[in-house]
Amino acid sequence: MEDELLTAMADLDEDKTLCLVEKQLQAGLTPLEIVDTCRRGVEIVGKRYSEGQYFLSDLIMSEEIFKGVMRIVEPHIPVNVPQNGFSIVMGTIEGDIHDLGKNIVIYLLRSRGFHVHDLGVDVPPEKFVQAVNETGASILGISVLLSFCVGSVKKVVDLLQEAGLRDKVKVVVGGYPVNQLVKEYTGVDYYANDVTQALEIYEKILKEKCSC
Ligand code: B12
Repeated sequence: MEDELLTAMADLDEDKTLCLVEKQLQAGLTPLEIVDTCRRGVEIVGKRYSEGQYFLSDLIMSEEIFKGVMRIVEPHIPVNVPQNGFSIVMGTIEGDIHDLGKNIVIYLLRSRGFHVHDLGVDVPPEKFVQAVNETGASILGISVLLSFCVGSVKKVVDLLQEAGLRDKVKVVVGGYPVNQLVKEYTGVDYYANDVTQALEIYEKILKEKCSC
């Protein structure tokens, strides 16, 4: 059934995707598992787009279907959980308006008790630094889906250093193009390509900070 969902998402078959999501929830799969299958489905959409099989309208369609998936799974994610006292700043980097992945990560972080300040999309590096300063957040999450925007992530880290805030905040970068090379180039502390890795990193930072 997982493969069926992957294929339906990749083929942009909205009715089938949403029906399979309902079925998977009934069968006991977690929202996290379902969201990740859909994420892998839209990865195929992206691949087909870059190969010229799909068009921009298909990317937009994949966004619509993903939003439909989230509307079904969100009520199955607990929200009224006690706060863990940790404050996070999150946003999508300047030049980039992709926010589906960021919003999913934020939703799940809130469901685990983190307090998240969402700066939205197309956020200039200076604004990230200002937000860390003003909120006293101990973790900064930056989403980047467009490779040519990676340089601006490095600028955030450089500006944090200049402002004397680098040691006070862990920086996590997430998105489709991030990898070890991006981590090294930008100087961030962690990177994640999916929500499971993302949550593991935040929980790890939480544990480290709590044991100090
Ligand atoms: C949907 C989509 C769009 C939608 C975005 C809708 C929205 N509101 O987000 C629209 C149609 C607007 C769009 C526009 C464009 N897109 Co687009 N898009 C996609 C697509 C198909 C899916 C992205 C997505 O939502 N995935 C689903 C989510 C759940 O996954 P995710 O974003 O990866 O997020 C997960 C992880 O990465 C991680 N994560 C994400 N953020 C964060 C942050 C932190 C802190 C952490 C820890 C983790 C984390 O956790 C998330 C949950 O699992 C991708 C293909 C792909 N492979 O990603 C192309 C893709 C990203 N787009 C691409 C392009 C080229 C464009 C356009 C330039 C197209 C154009 N000609 O106009 C524009 C750019 C607009 C702009 N200035 O930003 C390219 C980028 C190539 C590159 N490497 O630079 C891709 C890769 C497609 C491709 N293969 O060519 N796009």
